[in-house]
Amino acid sequence: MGDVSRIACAALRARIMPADQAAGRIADGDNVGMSGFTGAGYPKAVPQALAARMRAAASRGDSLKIGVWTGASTGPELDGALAAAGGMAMRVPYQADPASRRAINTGETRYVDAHLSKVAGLARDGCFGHLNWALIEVTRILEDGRFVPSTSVGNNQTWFDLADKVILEVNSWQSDKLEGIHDIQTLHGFGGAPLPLTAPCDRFGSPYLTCPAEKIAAVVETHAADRNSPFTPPDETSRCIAGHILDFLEREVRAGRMPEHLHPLQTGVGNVANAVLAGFADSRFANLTAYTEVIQDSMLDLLREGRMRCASATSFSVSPPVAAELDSILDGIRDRVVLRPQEISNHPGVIRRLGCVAINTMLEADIYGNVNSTCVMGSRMQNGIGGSGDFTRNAYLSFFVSPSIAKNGAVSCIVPMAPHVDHPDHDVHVLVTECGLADLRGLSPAERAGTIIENCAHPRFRDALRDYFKRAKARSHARHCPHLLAEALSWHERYIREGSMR
Ligand code: 0RQ
Repeated sequence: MGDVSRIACAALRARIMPADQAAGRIADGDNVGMSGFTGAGYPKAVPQALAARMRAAASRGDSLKIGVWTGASTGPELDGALAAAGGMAMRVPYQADPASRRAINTGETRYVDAHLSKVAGLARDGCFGHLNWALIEVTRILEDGRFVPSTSVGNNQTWFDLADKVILEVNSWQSDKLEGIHDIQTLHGFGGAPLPLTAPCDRFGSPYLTCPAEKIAAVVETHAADRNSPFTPPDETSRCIAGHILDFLEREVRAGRMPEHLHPLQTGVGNVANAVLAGFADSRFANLTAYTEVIQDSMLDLLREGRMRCASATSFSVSPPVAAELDSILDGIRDRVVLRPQEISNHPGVIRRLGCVAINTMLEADIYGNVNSTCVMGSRMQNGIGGSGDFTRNAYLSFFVSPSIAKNGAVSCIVPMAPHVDHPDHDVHVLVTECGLADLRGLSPAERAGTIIENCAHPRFRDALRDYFKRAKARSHARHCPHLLAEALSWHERYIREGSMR
């Protein structure tokens, strides 16, 4: 059980209770705003206790289903447990768990996929309904009742502000050295002065979260690790992708379009994004900065080595071994890292002002550069758009990266027509696969198709794509962005016929 000294406020110490008792307060139909952003800082005990209640209710033929609002994805104890118990009626704004993905794709869970920078504002406007509960993990409660946030900030302050009642999980597993690295400030409406953020690690808020004591219904002590998925070590494919990006950035510096230390970097989630950043460790680039949403393992390495000067994000999305070492890692970097609410870490105006370089991962791109990040075969939700749209649309330079093939080579990640578009061609500057890089800036659609097919498509699929483009140009009545609609759509249906996708 947790270390009682982590709860210094006497009034809140009196509200300590076991997780199942706290979970018992949540009713069928409630909306619960939870902490958590990419497997970091999510509540771990109450969701599991709630899942047990959901299973018991179902076995009695009763309903206990809730709406789950978070920062982004969480861990198996939250998304996994609630989805497996059949208790997630609604989910917003991002998930990456196999059980919740299944519930979304079977139609059991209503999923509202949203740009992460916009979630707090949409919630304040009541677009997701009424928020009954906030369920938030914190690291410590101070004597005056303020909270030291955990390994992610996400929408936590907004959930505190909007919810009728609050359950806190105080997790003594989280490093005490997190105190001081957060910068909490919420936005309200439009107008007013610009955000006072002209460099990635500028601060203008408070290190603490706050909530009126009378809202706090329960305090639950935990001692449990964040459980992000471990990263796979960079393989040949991701090393090639990183190499293409680094060569390109060197050329941009030589052309005078970027300073030696580059503009602030943003990188997406997952193994490829982690591997791309790892590539910077062996590059000539130094004095780097990041204005991003997740600090993954390889970004921590860059910070520790001093190759990265500072990083702003909303979460530490690190693998379990690195999470276990975070306490000692923080010693060397804590004054060079800021964790902010996601409406600020992903703020379009700041991203544009800082001129970020955004590097995100895609499922597929079409020959004109439209990118699908979310819906396999145009309809099956993988994770969600996350923050990729916030950064891509507003970045100075936006990359999309992916291996050229998926599903053991049965599927091409370059296709004639994307069956779902998260990032239109206008927002996609550079496409990269292990085969090569296509710089799409300043090109017409027909020029883009040529460079994408020749540089990014896997050789096995290149002829088929060339043939499609050639016939589309010849037969289409519109030469601007030529397509053969029926044939473009049957490209994906072929995967179903061949059994590489169900
Ligand atoms: O399927 O899980 O069944 O094996 O998609 O693919 O290669 O493991 O890639 O983990 O880097 O995720 C776009 C999903 C890539 C992620 C996406 C299948 C593949 C595998 C995963 P399996 P990989 P990654 C900041 C930015 C949107 C949010 C975002 C994502 C699975 O990066 O969610 O960018 N992005 N946020 O087999 C069919 C294809 C496929 C395919 C891959 N063309 N067709 N299936 N797969 N390509 C962070 C946040 O916002 C929080």
